[in-house]
Amino acid sequence: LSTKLLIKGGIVVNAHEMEAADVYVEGGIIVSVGPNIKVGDDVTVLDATGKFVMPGGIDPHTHLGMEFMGTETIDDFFSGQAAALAGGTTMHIDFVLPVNGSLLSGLEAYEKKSRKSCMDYGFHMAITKWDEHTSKEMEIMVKKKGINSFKFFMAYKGSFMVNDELLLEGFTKCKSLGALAMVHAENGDAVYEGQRRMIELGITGPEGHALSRPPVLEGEATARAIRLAGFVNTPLYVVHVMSVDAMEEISKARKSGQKVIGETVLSGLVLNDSWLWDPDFITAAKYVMSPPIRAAGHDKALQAALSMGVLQLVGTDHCTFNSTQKALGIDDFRKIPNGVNGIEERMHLVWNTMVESGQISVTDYVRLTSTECARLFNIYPRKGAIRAGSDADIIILNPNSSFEINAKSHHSRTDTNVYEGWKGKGKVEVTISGGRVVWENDELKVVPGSGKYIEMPPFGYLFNGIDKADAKYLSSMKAPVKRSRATV
Ligand code: DUC
Ligand code: ZN
Ligand code: ZN
Ligand code: ZN
Repeated sequence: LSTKLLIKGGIVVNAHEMEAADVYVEGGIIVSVGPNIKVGDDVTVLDATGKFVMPGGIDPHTHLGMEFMGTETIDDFFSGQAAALAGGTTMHIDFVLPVNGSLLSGLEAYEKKSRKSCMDYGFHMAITKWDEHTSKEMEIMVKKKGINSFKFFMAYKGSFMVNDELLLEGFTKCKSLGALAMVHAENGDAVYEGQRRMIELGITGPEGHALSRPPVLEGEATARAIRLAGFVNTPLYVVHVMSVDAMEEISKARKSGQKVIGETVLSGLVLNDSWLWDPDFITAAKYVMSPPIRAAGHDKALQAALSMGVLQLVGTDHCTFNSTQKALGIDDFRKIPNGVNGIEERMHLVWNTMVESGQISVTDYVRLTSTECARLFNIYPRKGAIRAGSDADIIILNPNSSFEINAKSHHSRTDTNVYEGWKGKGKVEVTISGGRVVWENDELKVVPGSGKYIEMPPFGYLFNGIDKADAKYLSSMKAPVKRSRATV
């Protein structure tokens, strides 16, 4: 197998420009990009005539090999990544969960899980409680372990949920470390109450999941997190924005100049909640995720927000459970493991829904699926770009060939697909990961252990100007009033 590749005759697309050019790759790195590159005959040549040559997708939000709701996701680091590569995604950022409150133990567990990786990956870290170790461990994560983002769950009462006090402690610590604070924004107390009401009404099926946690609870938590991050003056990343309610809070904050990033999730962007009312339990339960997939209308509004820059990137929250696992909640929607697939489908469906429909340009597509994520998490231009010196994570997308999604042919281990039957134009025909062709002619050639852990340094671009804003705030304070006690 040659480690030298020439991608010939394609249109090279980056986040802000595209050009007709060849791409030469050697030793896992892009060596040159330009017209008519000449090479020797020890080089494998890929013909990209009439096709787009783009940076591989980066999925900012996945859960592989995660223990959750009494079970474990059916896709681990190997099967989830294999699926990703078959769909043109060449890097993902997964969420490490602490073990007994310890971030270091959590990281150790994820280091083990990720040893079989067949593509590059990075980690966010979830903060689920606060004690004397947490602050110190966060520091170690940022300074020694290559983690520059921490996620706080405002939902999942009784397990991951944090209160406002912890949010403030956490946000403040993130700021001091130059790490990005992330929130799962749903009001967990209200969700708990909503679930109780549904059960009381005798609504125990999957539709009860959506009814118990309506958009208003996502909007409320999003607004609260934004205000608390604003109070501390630290950037905030809102994961899986699923509703107009949450999107509008982000829009308002951004208009006021606050540094807030909104991540859409593929399922929320292209699906609606109609299936949750299907009489077949599994058909409905496969759509159960949190926050829930919303009523029709939210999807279109989120697409518009994404196309106009109100929201900035697309993740998947890929978190798969098979039918047997989903059936854990057959008598009670509260026990249906939350999560849907998407890591393999994201690149195709964003192309199909956003580019084919004319809502965004081809360069926007690269920005939304790859470059913005690389910039945010401070690994650009190593990732997210086709240029000399960048990692050779590349896809060749043929806008004229077709894809079709179904559980029989997908590469995830799960036995259902929430995008079942979707057909469209624009197919990822070739995926190159670390300079090797891993997907070609509908065939995967992945090697467990070949994926690298990507360390993400702190103080990404969102931190520019934060100190200045603090200084301005402090200097605007008047001196304290001197009062005499004599008059009391
Ligand atoms: N939501 C899901 O649907 N799955 C994993 C965690 C989450 O917040
Ligand atoms: Zn402790
Ligand atoms: Zn979440
Ligand atoms: Zn998630």
